[in-house]
Formats: sequence, structure tokens, C-alpha cells
Amino acid sequence: MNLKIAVLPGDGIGPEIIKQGVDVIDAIAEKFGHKIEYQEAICGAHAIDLVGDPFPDDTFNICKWADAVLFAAVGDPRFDNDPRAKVRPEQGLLAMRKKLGLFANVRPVQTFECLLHKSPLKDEIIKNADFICIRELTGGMYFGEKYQDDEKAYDTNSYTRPEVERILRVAYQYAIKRKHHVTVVDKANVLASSRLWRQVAKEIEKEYPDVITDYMFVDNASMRMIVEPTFFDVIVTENTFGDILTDEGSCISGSMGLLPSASTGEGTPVFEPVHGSWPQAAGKNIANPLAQILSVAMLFEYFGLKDEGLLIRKAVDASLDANVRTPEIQVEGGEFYGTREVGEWIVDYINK
Ligand code: GGG
Repeated sequence: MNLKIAVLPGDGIGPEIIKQGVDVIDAIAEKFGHKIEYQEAICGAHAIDLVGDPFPDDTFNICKWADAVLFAAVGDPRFDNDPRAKVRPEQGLLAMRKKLGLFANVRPVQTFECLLHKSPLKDEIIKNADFICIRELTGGMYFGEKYQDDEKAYDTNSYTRPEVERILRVAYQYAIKRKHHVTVVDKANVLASSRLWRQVAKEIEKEYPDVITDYMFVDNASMRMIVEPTFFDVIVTENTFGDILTDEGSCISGSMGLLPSASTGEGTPVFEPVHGSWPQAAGKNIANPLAQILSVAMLFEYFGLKDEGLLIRKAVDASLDANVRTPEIQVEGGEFYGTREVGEWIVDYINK
């Protein structure tokens, strides 16, 4: 297969982890005979510094040229410390999703047998946890009208029926290929937007009689995820709740550095780790590249290249089993591997 891939490293640890992702793509392409063409583009704080825009038109054009975008992370504390900053790195990520029409963010949460001890949760509770969160990605508070002055600020959580319908259908499509169970997560006891979600979901669920649908307030879902994560199969929820719940999901896997994601919809799909740019770790060769590498597995799987995805997943499992791990998931007394060394180990495994 010929694939054109846009590579967007972004900020912080982004350039280090994406290099490992690209090396894995190259190794897979070599092994399976695919031809990959890359174009690299700027975004986030790096792009603000260079051209004053976190998602410049040139970057958008490269994304449109590509069959897939491999993205790392954006974010820079310089902007966090300036609450009045007119432009923020995260706006680049939101602009990319909006302009490419990527309304569905698929975030799988799974456990790795050998990392169970790394979770703050009890092994027997989490050991078979395996669910996906379908996060609505182009609506809600992140995109609603905003206002801020020194005395007052607001964000608007707005959803339309078509926006809710299409993301619910994505969730059901996943559920029928999995365990036929959808949990709609909302805050319908308080929020009007959630009541619209629930109303639309009650209609859509009738179209999928083979799928069990249940409804859960987000506060309850966040507790249930900790005390009984095996309850879940497919969670579908709005933008903000999905962002927060999936970070919580990293406690089940054992590290934020393990969760990949795929964002799909109308335009070029984007594959990126769930985690952010971890600026404090930038350049130190300590960031876990596995979320980025697993995002590469999702990229190949998206194009129907199952064996390629499977080999990457096998390589990741083997690296963890062999204790080839970055500091945050290493066993006590174990040798730390760097970002680069974990990536190289996985490439060697693929080349074998
Ligand atoms: N790779 C994900 C990333 O860069 N996250 C930083 C961020 O701005 N997250 C907000 C979001 O995903 O909506």
C-alpha cells in the first residue's frame, strides 16, 4: 500500500516520541512492502513562535494532502502562566480537529498483564478491563462561545441533534463488533445539553436492539471505572467528559504513556497519544513512546492492515515483558530505558 503521512511533532516531548513512531512505521513498511511518503509540519507553541498561529494554513494543507496524520502533543507552560494569552497552543489541536471534521475520538483503555502492579487499583479488579471511550471531539464546551474578563468568565456547552446522533452511531458501530454494550455518559440531572444527549440516545438505541444500552451520570461513571472497570465495553460521551474520563483510564493501564487514540470523521484521520506535551520532560529521553507507537498500530489498522497492527502490539507487549520500560513503569530496582532505547528495541523486534 502507498500511504502519505503528515507528521506533526508539536511541543515538549512531541519530537522525541514521534521519532519513535516514525521509525516503527518505517520498520513495518520495510517488512510488509508498503511505500510511505512523509511531510512534516508545525503546530502548537512551536508554530506560534515561528509564525504566530498554532495551526497554520501550510500545516492544514499538509494534513489535507495526507492519508493520515501522525500527531504527538501540544502545550507549553509559558501560555498556562499567562491567563490573558490571546492565542494558545491547544487551539492548534482544536483547529486541526474542527477543520478536518474529526468528530469521533476513539480511546481504547486496556490492561497489560505485566503492568497490573503499576496501577494504584487492585489487580483482581482491573485485570480484564478492556473498553473503549468514544469521545465527541468537535462540539461542547471546547468549541462553544467563551467569555473572560477579570470578574466573569464562561464557556458554553452546546450540542445539536445531528452532532449527538452521529457520535452515538459511531459508538454502536464499535459495540456491534465488540461486546454489544454501550454506556452513554452524561450529566442529565443538571445539564440541558446532557438531556438532549439522553433524548437522542433513547431514540437511537431502538435501532440497535442487539446492543444493551445503559445511561450513567459522569460522576457515577468515574467511580465505576475505578471500582468495576470490567463493567464497560463502549463508553460514549461528550468532549469534556471524554477528555477527563480517559485520563482516569490511564490509572487502569498503569501510565498516561500507554494510551493511544484515533480521531476520525470527515477528513484525514489523526492518530495521537492521549497524553499531552509533558514540557518538564522535553529533551530528557524519559518519556514513554508506547502511546505514540500504539497510535501507529491504530493507524495501520484503520487502513485494514491488521497484521501490521498486530505485529506492533506484539512488539509492545514483548518490550514490557522484557522489562524494556521507561522510568514511570519500570519495576523497583529495574534498569530504566530511555524513549529512544524503547523505540529501538521495538524496531529491532519488528525487524527480526
Ligand atoms: N496528544 C494530545 C495532546 O496534545 N493533548 C493536549 C491537549 O491540549 N489536550 C486537550 C484535548 O485533547 O482536547
